[in-house]
Amino acid sequence: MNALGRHILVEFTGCNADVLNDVSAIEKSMIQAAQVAGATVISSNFHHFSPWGVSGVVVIQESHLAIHTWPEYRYASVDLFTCGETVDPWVSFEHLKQALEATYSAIELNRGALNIIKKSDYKPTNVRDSSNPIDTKNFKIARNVWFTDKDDMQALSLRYTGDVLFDEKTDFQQVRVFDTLAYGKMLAINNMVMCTERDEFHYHEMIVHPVAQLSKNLKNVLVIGGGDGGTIRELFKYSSIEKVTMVEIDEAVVNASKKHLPTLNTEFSNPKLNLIIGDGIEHVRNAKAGTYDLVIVDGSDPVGPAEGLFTKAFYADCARVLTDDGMLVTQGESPMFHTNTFVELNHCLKDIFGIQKVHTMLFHATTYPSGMWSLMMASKKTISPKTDIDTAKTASFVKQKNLKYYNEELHSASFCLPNFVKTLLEK
Ligand code: SPD
Repeated sequence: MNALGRHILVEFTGCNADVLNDVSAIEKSMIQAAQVAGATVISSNFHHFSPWGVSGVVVIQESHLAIHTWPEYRYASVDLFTCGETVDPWVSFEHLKQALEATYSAIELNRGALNIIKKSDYKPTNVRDSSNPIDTKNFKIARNVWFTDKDDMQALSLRYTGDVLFDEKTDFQQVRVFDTLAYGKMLAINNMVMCTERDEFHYHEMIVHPVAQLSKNLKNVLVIGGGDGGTIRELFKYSSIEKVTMVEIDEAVVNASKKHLPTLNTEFSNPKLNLIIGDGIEHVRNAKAGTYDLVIVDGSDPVGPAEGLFTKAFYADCARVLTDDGMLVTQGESPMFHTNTFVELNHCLKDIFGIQKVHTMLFHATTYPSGMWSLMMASKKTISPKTDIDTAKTASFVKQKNLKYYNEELHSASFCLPNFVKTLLEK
């Protein structure tokens, strides 16, 4: 070869779109493509951009392989650059063509043509020699793979190992569990973070305890969604509860938790739990009036099967199935990230329960986009949520149950809203 390197530029078209949108599959194929060609892989760095697309590079001792994917066009742009004679980039090309199930067009360029560049007498000072060899036996590839939860304008990214522990595409959604580096295992639905082992207690304590501490008669509870088990774990801390009916639409969420989320899945065999795999919207539509003391809507974001959990018809049914002093709490999205949904849901609840009977809470959700999340509480009777608790009793409950987020001070504070949020919610 009369050049320093060979550079193949490839247009992969007609690819398998699912593969193009799967960051760990792409990373794996790119690493394998390097290895089958005889390259020594040094590191990989891959990002997924929700909802679509992956970008990444595999750095090899002989240069690099890079990819950018557009699943919506079934297209990937790839460049394979190798230096020296030992690695044949066309072997990598062949591997990727099969992995992406692609047709292609490609050109090869010689880089650093030796008839136009000349070697200088530059001598590096830190050359490895036989007294300081590379430890190829214990060599580990440094992987840098990121999961991103985003809309068109904002994002939250978490780094994970690159391996997906659970991955099921169900009739409803894609359910996955990732092993993140900073937050433990993470459950994601359709590329949106549902919970992580490290910070799920913020959400699960706040969706249960403020409303439970305000409830006068907590016996019969309905949970819509909640398949990861975090909400029922908190609910069963109340000995007054006689029955919890949980209606989760997607069994895969329960299975993912049972397999991979040991700190969340603790109550699935509680005899007071009636777990129904089915449609929560239909369940409340068919339930008898005045059945439940508390309804908790622990759903996903309003895309896919959770969309119906953000409608007037659904909340009107929820109000109907509550007892006379019953209460409801629902996850209300983020005032910063999903402003419209946040406001619309609040106004919808006010239309059904009455303006004075809907109370908004904010809390820190460190792994949800924007980090600021809301819960909306509605009651059949008029209440003063900041003060209607027995502070000493709440404090003792918090201590006894060793809660990590909620406490008697935070109870009142979580109903205090920033001015911009008050303005958003004015009706
Ligand atoms: N963007 C995330 C909103 C998810 C709310 N539900 C989470 C389920 C945890 N049980």
